[in-house]
Amino acid sequence: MLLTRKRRRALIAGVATVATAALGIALSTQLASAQTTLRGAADAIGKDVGVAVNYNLLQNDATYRNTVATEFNSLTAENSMKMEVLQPSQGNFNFSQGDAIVDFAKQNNQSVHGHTLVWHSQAPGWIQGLSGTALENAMADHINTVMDHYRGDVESWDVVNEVVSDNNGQLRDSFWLNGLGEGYITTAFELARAADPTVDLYMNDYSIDGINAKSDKTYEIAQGLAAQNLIDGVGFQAHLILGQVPSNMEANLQRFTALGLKVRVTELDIRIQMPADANELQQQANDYRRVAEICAGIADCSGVTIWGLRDGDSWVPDVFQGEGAPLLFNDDYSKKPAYDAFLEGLGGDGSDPGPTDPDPTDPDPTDPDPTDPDPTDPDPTDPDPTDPGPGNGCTATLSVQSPWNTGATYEGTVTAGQNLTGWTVTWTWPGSERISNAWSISGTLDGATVTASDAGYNGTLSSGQSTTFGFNITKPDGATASVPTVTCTAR
Ligand code: 9MR
Repeated sequence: MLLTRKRRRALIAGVATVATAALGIALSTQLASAQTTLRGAADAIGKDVGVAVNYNLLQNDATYRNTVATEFNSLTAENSMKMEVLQPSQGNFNFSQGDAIVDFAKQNNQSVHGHTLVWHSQAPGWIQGLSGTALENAMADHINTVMDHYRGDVESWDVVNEVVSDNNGQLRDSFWLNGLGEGYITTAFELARAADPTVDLYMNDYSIDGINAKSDKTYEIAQGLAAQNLIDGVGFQAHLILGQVPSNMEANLQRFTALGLKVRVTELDIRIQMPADANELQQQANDYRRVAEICAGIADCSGVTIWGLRDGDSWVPDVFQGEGAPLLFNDDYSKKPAYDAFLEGLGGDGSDPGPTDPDPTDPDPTDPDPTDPDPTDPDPTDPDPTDPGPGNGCTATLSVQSPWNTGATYEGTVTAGQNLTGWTVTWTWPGSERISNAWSISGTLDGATVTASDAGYNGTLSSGQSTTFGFNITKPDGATASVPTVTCTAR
């Protein structure tokens, strides 16, 4: 069943690639922009987009179930496949929670990423007292029994989790290391490979998203396992802090794929110091977009999993006091700016309000009474001599973020000169530059003259406030990326 699903998704991605090659970027933009769910966008590029699911919510909340089914093509059990749940006392396995998650995934044609077989945390007390042969036998029994039980249902496993220390670039001090010595990681992978040679085997860790001592050690371990064909991928948890997507994350993931391994963003969340304001939510959106783009741009990145559905479901506030709001959905299941940006990063169209918009008929959910004329609302067709706003109510600039020979990434900044509820920017390229894909704007993008408006969520600005948008261009003639003058008009 899973192979069929995998093949179907690969086929869809293959068709898109062939069509794009034959018909050029315009078609690829059209194909991508048709996708208005995370799942649709990820399917179109042959990737997993996953969510960590909470067993109780899946049992008890129909909207939770519906959103998980609609938006994601991959599931990870947030807690239900950990050792303390699966084998609370030695030899007594309880698969009921994990089975419910697998059944849900089957009903909804979703894959399951197994988390996790060997971990120092959430391990039952009985195993932490073992060492030597007794511990190795217990490891073997757990891996064999669990992988056998989920044969054909779980597509990939985190075989070991968080085995590298945070501060010294060495192996983590744990009952596994103390009881079995350094070879325990290889032993775990040998057992897992033998238990089911058809599933992908990962090592998974946090704070290895950029290049640092911890990811260097992870690289060394992965390289050794890869040389013995014992590992298929590395999971980068990516529990990130606002504004801190590592600048070398892409390069870091690529050094692992250069070993012949897959990479996967396994537990993404981006936490904010509470309360989160509109600018921070926009920064979070940019961060989510960036992570999606990194995975979308790496052929051997198998996907991105978000570590929970709604902000209120997240582990973050329990562990990091005063921080929160790290996920894509609000507690009422409405979508945050991060949702649209993440969707766009996967190649989808974030400008569509989508099925979980709390009120799609309301043009401006932030306006308590849209029928009441608002004196601060700018109306460019109504000449108002008392209007102090400069220019057309807003100004906009472009800057080149990263140029390369035949293209570049730009960031645009719109600054409101007065309170406004929407904005339109326009400029003309002086040469062969053309936009190939864009985020946080929509409109006529692909010609010599660009006319684009806000993407909805970033349209309402108070006087002095700024927001950003972005796009990539192609410039086949290899010329320097130019910076045209932009005209901005407020609505
Ligand atoms: O989100 C999980 C939370 O509900 C549990 O209480 C916690 C227990 O350690 O584990 C959380 O998930 C962790 C994951 O399994 C491994 N990487 C870090 C995650 C966040 O702590």
